[in-house]
Amino acid sequence: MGRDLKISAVRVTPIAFRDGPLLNAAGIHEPWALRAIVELESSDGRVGLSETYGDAPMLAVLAQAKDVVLGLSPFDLNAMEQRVRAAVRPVAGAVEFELAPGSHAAKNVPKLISALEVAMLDLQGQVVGAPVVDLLGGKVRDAVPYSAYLFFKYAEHIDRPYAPDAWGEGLSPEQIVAQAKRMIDLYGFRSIKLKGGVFAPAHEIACMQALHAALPGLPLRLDPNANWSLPTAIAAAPELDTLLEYYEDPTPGLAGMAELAKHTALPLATNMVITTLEEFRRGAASGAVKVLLSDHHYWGGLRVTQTLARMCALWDLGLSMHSNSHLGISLIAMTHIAASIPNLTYACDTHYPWQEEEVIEGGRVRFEDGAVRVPETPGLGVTLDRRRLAELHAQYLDCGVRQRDDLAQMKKYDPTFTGSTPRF
Ligand code: GKR
Ligand code: MG
Repeated sequence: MGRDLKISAVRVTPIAFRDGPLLNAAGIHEPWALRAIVELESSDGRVGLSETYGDAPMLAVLAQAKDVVLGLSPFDLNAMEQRVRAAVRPVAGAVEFELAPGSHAAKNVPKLISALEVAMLDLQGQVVGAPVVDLLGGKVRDAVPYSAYLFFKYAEHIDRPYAPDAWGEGLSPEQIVAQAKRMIDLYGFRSIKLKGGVFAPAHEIACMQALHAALPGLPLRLDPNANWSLPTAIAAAPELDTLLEYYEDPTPGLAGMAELAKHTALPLATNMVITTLEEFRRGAASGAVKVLLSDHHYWGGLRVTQTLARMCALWDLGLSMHSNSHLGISLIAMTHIAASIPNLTYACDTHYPWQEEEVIEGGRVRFEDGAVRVPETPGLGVTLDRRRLAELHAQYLDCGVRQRDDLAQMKKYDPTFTGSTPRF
């Protein structure tokens, strides 16, 4: 079944969607977030979808190598990988935006494999009449839990390109608690993550204490994105030890994390010091990190994420999931893979509550009790809303953003901001 089917066309559409003035270690989000929508059309007219990064370097890689799948069956995943590896030269050490591993050009090969693999799996599922999770061995849970991902934020962008979002300012402990309550009221999340590395650690710890007091019993996480020096991260540990379920990338580098591990009772989590299989080999052996945040977009797809999960089980590491600003095709792909992994030990991160726009038919994906139900329809279970795709592409053409630059955006607010880390 499906062996005669060939991939006959590949389309990549860059899109831009509204994104909030969210603060992080590098600066602040720009008013527009970029993604690329990948469509693989098969000879019988089906369309397989995926969503990936839309920054200029990723679009260049897609333009250079997307056509390697032409003429392949959607089932030829291994041939696709071989062709990508032959067509795309890895760029050693290239890191455009430190705190988002998806931007690292060094990961061009796994990023491209992931973008093509997800769309091919979507086609496979449509051909055999099964959801993608069944192609991954079947679901071990009916719905995938996500966490409420809080950000310090301003009420509106300095450029004022559109009306402010409904979340308001989020700077004080009281405002962060209000943000958490609103997000939980809307979506039902049962765990909370705060993006830190923005203000002095004492302020961020006060926010975690306020969350603990206002929402007792909910697991909490803090992620300063390596913006705390080792002494600062060690000094903060005693107060955080009783507050958090894990301590995510407080301080830079594997050696720093290994030293910090000696001074905290908390498991250290990362999406910064282990982001490739080579780093896994060194990182797991070091014993520093106890929780890995996976992300199929830059690890190389859904199947390699299953391999990663098995490696985590072997090395006794917990498993969670990292995210960047994304829309529903990514969220649904995350949901299929997370539903297939028995040792997903924590609720996954998602930026989705911060996004107001959508590119799939039916509009925004719904959360029930903080979780997304795994689709039961063939493939990923989503279809493109072509009118919205055209509108979001027009926004891309108009918005002027071509590569995420939180530092340049922050300099508009504070020209003295350098973005150098660790700042605290
Ligand atoms: O969107 O500002 C952001 C996040 O800081 C993102 O870039 C990080 O990669 O969410 C991510 C993380 O967990 O480190
Ligand atoms: Mg992180």
